[in-house]
Amino acid sequence: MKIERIELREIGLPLVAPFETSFGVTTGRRIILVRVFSEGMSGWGECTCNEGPFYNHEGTDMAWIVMRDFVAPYTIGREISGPEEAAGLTARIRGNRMSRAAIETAVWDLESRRRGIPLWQLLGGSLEEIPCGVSLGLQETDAALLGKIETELAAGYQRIKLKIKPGRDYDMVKAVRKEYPDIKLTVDANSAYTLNDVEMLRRLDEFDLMLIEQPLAYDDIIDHAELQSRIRTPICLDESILSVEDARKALKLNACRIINIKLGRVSGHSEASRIEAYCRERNVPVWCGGMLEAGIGRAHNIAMATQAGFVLPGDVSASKRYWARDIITPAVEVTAHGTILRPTSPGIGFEVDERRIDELTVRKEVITGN
Ligand code: OSB
Ligand code: MG
Repeated sequence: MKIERIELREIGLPLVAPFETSFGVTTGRRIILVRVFSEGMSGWGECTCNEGPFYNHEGTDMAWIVMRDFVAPYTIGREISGPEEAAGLTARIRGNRMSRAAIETAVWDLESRRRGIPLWQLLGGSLEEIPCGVSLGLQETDAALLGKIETELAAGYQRIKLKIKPGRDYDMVKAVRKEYPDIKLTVDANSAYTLNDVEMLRRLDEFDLMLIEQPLAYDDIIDHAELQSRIRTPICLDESILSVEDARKALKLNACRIINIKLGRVSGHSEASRIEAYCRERNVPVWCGGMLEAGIGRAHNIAMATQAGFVLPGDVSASKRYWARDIITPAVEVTAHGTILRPTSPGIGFEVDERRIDELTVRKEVITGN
């Protein structure tokens, strides 16, 4: 297989509600979509970076340049025997894994369409339905948060994740636990704390959380190991894990007991599957994280999360929680018992709504060989 041409476009898509984390508020997304072409067929990918360099160093405008000037030219015209070799073509690019993953995942979609099978099957997925939770952004008041939780539980979601930050942590979680003593509950700090906060973090042990996600620095595993030795709640790493090597080192140090796998953060399907397998062989639970994806990224997440190691409810939820209208049809829906059914059609398994995408496109560029 040889990729002949790559189309990049940026779409603008307002969120149905602002999403606030310890690193900022997002009201709408600027998303780069990728389409790769080979022998009359095509595959789609979505870059999962945020707008600015706050979750990690990547951001929409920087990703555009990296994809246009490096990832696409390194991919086009190179003979590969399959999608497993796509990541290798761009491996000399340091960092910028979401920019690399956008194109790598598009090659996986293309190959599964070429073979006429769903992507989850090509990836070796086995789960027929994937368990879903929701990630709730920071709210103005505890009352507003409790209202959101009630809505999501009524919709069937299996687990509630709360964003926390200094000043919106212990008391807020206590209020939620008081109202909902038995639900599966997790918290995500997005690196808002340091080891100076061990006392408060240890007090969260009272609430029987399934996990605490990325409490300390985005690039740390040493302090996380110390924190894990001092709290009972399992630490789950998100930002700190970029590769199976990172997973190996974090687990060796006991810096975490659970890993959140995000397709973009780890450079695509090949590396995500390696982390899943590494963790599954060691009985370390993993789950699928989210980056407020539009439909194409969401569909790739669903395919990834059918792999057997994804045992905990993930952050992949229904399209309508994010978008008035998604860019795929049908939109992603969640069953009454909080699962997403794996799709049956080839590739990502959802139809890409090209007319809708055209309407939303703010810039487009086609990269060819010479
Ligand atoms: O840390 O998991 C995170 C969104 C943007 C950046 C980082 C994170 C998140 C989420 C939202 O928690 C997950 C989702 O609903 O897509
Ligand atoms: Mg997180």
